[in-house]
Amino acid sequence: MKTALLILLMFCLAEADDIRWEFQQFKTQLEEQHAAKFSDLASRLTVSETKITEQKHKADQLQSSNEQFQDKLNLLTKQQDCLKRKLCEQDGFTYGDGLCYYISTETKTWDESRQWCRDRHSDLVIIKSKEKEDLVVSFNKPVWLGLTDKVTEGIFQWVDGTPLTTPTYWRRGQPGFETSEHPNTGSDCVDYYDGSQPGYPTIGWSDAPCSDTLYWMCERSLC
Ligand SMILES: [Ca+2]
Repeated sequence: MKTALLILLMFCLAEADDIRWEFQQFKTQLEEQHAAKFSDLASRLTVSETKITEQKHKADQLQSSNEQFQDKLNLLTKQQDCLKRKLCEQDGFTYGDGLCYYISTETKTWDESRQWCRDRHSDLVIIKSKEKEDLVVSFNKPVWLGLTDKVTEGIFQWVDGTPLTTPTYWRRGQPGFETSEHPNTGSDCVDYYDGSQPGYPTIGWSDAPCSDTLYWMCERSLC
């Protein structure tokens, strides 16, 4: 009986050793697998960090180049504006809104005014936008415009040969056309009126006899 128990005990101890050995093997295997995975992840992380650093460096270089380019562009724009102003101011014109302008200090008829402009490689001012109208208004001075219906009564044309289209900035009641009841009004040239005469405060365009003498405004393209 005792012998049988001893044999059974020895058998159990041997089984326990096997189980312990298998557990140890399993544990070692798991540790090796985890170590390999960790090493792989660490390696990939290092590669990613390197790429991020490289991209950040490139982004910094681009930012720096962009700032240098913007500085150069600003400098060139300033130089260009300066040259445009000097080019305009050579014969008393003023630079603004991409064009050279001149506002007279004396008065002439519409044709004389236009000739004065043309003698200086310019022409009477043309208004085809609210911005241009606002520019003319900003000088607060009545001036001849480059608009006339001398060729065909009632058909207004700009001095560049283009027809009058919208927007227009006529004063109320303007323009006045020749009719059978009111022939020969002779109002074929257009001026900007600044509302300076007592009793007539409304600013805007008026047609007037071309022989009237008014201030005038020339413009000249820089191109
Ligand atoms: Ca007319």
